[in-house]
Amino acid sequence: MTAVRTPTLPPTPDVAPAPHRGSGLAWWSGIVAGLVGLSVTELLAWLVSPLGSPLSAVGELVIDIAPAGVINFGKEVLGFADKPILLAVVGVVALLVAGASGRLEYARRSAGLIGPVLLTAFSVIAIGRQPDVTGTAYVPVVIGLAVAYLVLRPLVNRLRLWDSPAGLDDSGRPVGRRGFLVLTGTLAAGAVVVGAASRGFSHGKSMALQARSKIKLPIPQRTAPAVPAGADLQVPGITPYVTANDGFYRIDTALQVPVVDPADWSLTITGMVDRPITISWDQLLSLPLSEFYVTLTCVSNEVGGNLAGNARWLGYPIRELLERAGVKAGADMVLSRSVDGFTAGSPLSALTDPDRDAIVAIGMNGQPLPAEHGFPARLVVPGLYGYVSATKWVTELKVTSYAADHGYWTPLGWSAYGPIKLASRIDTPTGSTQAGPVAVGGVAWAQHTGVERVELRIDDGPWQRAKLGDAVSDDTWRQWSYRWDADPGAHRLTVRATDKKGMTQTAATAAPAPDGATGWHTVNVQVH
Ligand SMILES: Nc1nc2c(c(=O)[nH]1)N[C@H]1C(S)=C(S)[C@@H](COP(=O)(O)O)O[C@H]1N2
Ligand SMILES: [Mo]
Repeated sequence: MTAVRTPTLPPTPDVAPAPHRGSGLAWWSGIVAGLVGLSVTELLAWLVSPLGSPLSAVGELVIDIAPAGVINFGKEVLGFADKPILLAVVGVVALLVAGASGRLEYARRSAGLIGPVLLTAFSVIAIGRQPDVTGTAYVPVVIGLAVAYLVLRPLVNRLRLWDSPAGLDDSGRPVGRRGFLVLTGTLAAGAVVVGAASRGFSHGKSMALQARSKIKLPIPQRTAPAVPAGADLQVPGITPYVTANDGFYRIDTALQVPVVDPADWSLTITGMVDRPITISWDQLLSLPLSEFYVTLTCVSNEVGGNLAGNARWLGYPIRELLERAGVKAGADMVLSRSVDGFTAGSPLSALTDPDRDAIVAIGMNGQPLPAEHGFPARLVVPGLYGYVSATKWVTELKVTSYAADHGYWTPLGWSAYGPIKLASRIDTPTGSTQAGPVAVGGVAWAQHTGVERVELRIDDGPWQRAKLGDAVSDDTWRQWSYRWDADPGAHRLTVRATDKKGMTQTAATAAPAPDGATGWHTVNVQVH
């Protein structure tokens, strides 16, 4: 198989011959290729990473480096239109660079690469300056600008043919101006539609994430107690007492993480109340906030599983909001609702209990909530599984009753009530280890009751008391450790905890559904 090339067709020259009839159209080709590249970039930014839009990132860069006078001019003279105008300017400059690349490519083959390369470099710098950026944020611009050049090159090749004496295309037909304009016009129009639609979808997200990165959390009126030094038992491989935000487990029913702009967010208390109230983001931030360490746990956690995490949450007590609204008699449940449609039904008594720090949280370990963990606001209720309490992206608290309402998971086979069950887990060792002294360790939790004791059993031996780490409060888990003198051979380690009410974990195994797993966590260890 050989490519059909008519003998009359001269090879396309590297340098465009006089009379450069195509030079104006070379600019146009560059702009068309630029539009296609931009639209691919915006499409990928929408699909892959909202921080990956170079338009937004470069816009932010310009705002950051422009002199204050220019910024104020933008704000005062252009008013609310300053952002769109700024983005339009960035877009026009990018298209001018793209057009110039077309002209360069026409003058000398491959010279048009300079534009995409420059734009990519500049975009990568701008994208990289954004807080919380990850590697995927660079993917859209790199692919988009590669596509731009892949479109530019054949377009300009066509123009060259046109300038050549024969003026024929690959199939031997005359290269027509009309055909070229129809092709490029269609490409440009398609790119504008795809780009604008993608931007429409992703714009809100990138704005919200940028708003998040600018938030300065208020200083808590009441800070959480310092983590005692004894909370960390210094066992290699043990779960840290505080879970980092990016290592925190995640449970979402939504396919895409909702990204909510705090400017568009509010929380409404409605239902069986005397006075429905709505509070805005700014109002919430102006309230006296407090910080609490609370260990969240998912009802789906299997025995020994890791669907639990401990963080320092900054927020405002739900009971204060309920008090302001005035709860009517007969209510026994609060149905919290998220922007994504998820709902959780929590016992009213748990939310109004003055001794339980049930909060509307806006901060997680000193940062605004990550988008994945409910930005801008979520609920945190000590002692209840997440599915009946920890609503992320929360916008409504409906005071109601268990008789009248139910949360998202209840009709799907999960209990209407979800107090967290006492649990303990062996983190280390796993698999195999050396004979001699071995540091065994893990965590145990009994949120809102507190862990009193953890015991470890080697094979079928007696229960041995483990050392317990300190905790900030009974609302968090505790580390435990045990020094085991391990003999060579196969061994089985089993752990169990007892809570501060004197209840010991049952050996009876239960699956997570409908209201949480039970049973003792066991690991098999090979000692050499
Ligand atoms: N909007 C919304 N909130 C939600 C969920 C959800 O799917 N959607 N999952 C819940 C469940 S089942 C748990 S265990 C916790 C998990 O919180 P995390 O993802 O921050 O760890 O959030 C709860 N809040
Ligand atoms: Mo969960």
